[in-house]
Amino acid sequence: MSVKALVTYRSAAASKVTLLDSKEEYPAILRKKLKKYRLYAGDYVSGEIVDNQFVIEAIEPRRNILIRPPVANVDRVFVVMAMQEPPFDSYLLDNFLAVFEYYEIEPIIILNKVDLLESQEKLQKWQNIYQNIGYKVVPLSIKEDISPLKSFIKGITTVAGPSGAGKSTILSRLLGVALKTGEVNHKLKRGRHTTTAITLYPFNDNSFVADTPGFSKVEATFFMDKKEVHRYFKEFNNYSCKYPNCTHTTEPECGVKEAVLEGKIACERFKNYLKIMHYYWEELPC
Ligand SMILES: Nc1nc2c(ncn2[C@@H]2O[C@H](COP(=O)(O)OP(=O)(O)OP(=O)(O)O)[C@@H](O)[C@H]2O)c(=O)[nH]1
Ligand SMILES: [Mg+2]
Ligand SMILES: [Zn+2]
Repeated sequence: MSVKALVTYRSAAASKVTLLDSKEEYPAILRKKLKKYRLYAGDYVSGEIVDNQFVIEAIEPRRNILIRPPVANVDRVFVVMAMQEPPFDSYLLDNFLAVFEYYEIEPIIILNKVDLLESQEKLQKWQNIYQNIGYKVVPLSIKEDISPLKSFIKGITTVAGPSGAGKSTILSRLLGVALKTGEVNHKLKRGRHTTTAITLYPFNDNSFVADTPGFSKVEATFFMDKKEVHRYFKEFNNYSCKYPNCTHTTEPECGVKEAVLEGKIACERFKNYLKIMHYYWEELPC
């Protein structure tokens, strides 16, 4: 009889699945005819249990695949950015957001390590910018109760953000499991990569959470055509331009540029967008 399961562990050497009904975990292998397919953590599969091993017979079509890290069918992502250590990097954040918009994954922005801030001004500034666009923004610190974050876990939830931002620390607390965490390497002022193989941990009834390694460089144009990037800066879509496919760079009568000049679109966001586009605009007000 065919059983439905989710791939909840994936490394170069081995895979495991968790049965969707009983939540039992089994080591998994692909049936011979599927050997040419790549299996991802997050793949929904069906198969049968033979000799205490789950033999995968079919992989369901994927809603999406994040390639870095490789996780399929992601519903939500916690984008964890430290306000300090490593330094807050809005360019990295905006690239992450564009990529998740592209994949139709809902991002929750976590502004972490607020305890390290001497004043709240910087936090207020960035919190306002992203909240005004319509993103959920959660200021956070290890010194506070972080359990309210649990309500944001939905379906397959992963984390993203630079190394050392606190992803594993947050998930360890939420899940009650000890995930590998690392001290930020102060000499380099960036974190070390301490997370490797991908495990999806069951959370409540039907959610699974994955810790993933951080990285400090993501370019939206690696995932999508340069001409498309503007679509995934979602607040830009509230303004109309003379040309319907305006990229808000060289074109005349650009509603987005006007909105930037009027302060309706955050200048920092547009600045990051132009950096992605490799375009210089001399009127940029910030
Ligand atoms: N001051 C302060 N330190 C924190 C906070 N959250 C995490 N840390 C520390 O930051 C360091 C890095 O945390 P990790 O959870 O390993 O970071 P990560 O994002 O998982 O890093 P990678 O796995 O390398 O991508 C650890 O020493 C944590 O104790 C916080 O809110 N405040
Ligand atoms: Mg980690
Ligand atoms: Zn435009």
